[in-house]
Amino acid sequence: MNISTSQALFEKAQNFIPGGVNSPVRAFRAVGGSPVFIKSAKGPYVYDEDDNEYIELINSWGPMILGHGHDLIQKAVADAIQHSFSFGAPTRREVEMAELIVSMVPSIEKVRMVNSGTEATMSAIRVARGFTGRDKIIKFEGCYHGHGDSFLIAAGSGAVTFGTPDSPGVTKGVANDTLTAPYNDLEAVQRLVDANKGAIAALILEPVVGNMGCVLPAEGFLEGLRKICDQEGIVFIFDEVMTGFRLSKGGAQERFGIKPDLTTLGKIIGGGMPVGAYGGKAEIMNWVSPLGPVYQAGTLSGNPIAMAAGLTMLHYLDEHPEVYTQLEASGHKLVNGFTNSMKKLGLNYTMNSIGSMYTLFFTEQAVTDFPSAKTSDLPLFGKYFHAMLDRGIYMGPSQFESMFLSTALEDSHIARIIQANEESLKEVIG
Ligand code: KE4
Repeated sequence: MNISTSQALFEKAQNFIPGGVNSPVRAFRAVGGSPVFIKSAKGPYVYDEDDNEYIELINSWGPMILGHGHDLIQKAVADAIQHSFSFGAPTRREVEMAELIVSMVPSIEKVRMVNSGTEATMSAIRVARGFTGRDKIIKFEGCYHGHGDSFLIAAGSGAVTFGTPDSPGVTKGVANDTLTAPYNDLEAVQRLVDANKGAIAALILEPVVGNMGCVLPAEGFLEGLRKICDQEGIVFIFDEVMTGFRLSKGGAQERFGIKPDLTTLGKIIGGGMPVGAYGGKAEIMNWVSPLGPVYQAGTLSGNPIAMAAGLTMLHYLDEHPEVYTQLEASGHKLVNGFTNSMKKLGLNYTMNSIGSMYTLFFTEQAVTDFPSAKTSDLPLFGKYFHAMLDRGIYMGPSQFESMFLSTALEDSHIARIIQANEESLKEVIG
């Protein structure tokens, strides 16, 4: 496949941008080779600068759940830009957005808009600390909550992709206030709580993990955490930046029937524009400035263009429950196809999936936490990634990421992905 224009652009980009990219995972460092530069996208397809067409499994790392360039969202943005771009003042759409989120997400009574998932998670733990008067937080190894200092401890996603789960620049003071436990290990959490009585402000997790690859909560894990947080007065935070509005209209919390105290949102909520949000119990959110003393602000928070895109996206998901039926069916078809191909090839790699999220791990171990995810054969994954790319399938360039299906995928696209997967597995296992 000719990617010479992308290669030239990457060469040039590295003169001006660290690593040539504006977010590390995009640089293909985990899989080798030169990243393709995307020029445009429509529906299930992305097109690179050399006009190669790919079927898309990243979907901008989750936001494009309806596929690329959805007509309704494009029209909403086109209409909105007629009235300028940003005011730094309250607008009607922000009220509509907040009301819609409160109606769609079971645990959210009040919500604040920000500009990224990182801002959402940073702000959520700050308000939890303010509300409880406590300093420490618990996170889980392999979970990624954005690049806020408190979270770059045993972090997943790009951090583990490059083997830097603990980043330089995070001070010892900050690191001391972040306690970590293995995912799916309730006893480890209980031990941390017992050793830090009355000192833990919040426990934050991905209710379904995407950032060590797709990993599901074990039976009783989420319920057990809810119980510990209730007993200890710890603010229970679901980071649903990835799962929100994807695993169901009400996210993982609706699908699993668990109510956190705070929820962080991003990705889908902006319809592809830069939007994040955090919200939850009014008694906690009322601590946020200007109503309460916990400060948080943002020049472009609630930006009218981003709200136009996000509102259109969320209204569509709210009014078309068939989206989730379709995504479940697409996920089942893809997983069954991959599983059948592995049987045919005598392979037994681990396939974790839920709804429209999945990861094929190049390990035969069950993947239930960070250590088991890391038993994957990374060089083999890199070969597989390129074999898929050469066959026109654009997936995440890291073993430690979830893939995302969109409603733009028809059966013919899924069949092509299954075929490419079988051919690629055959090619890389020799
Ligand atoms: P952003 O700051 O990237 O908008 O969101 C951070 C974040 C927070 N919480 C969860 C559960 C997330 O998945 C993310 C961001 N996800 C990654 C993909 N694994 C973003 C892709 C990237 O870093 O380029």
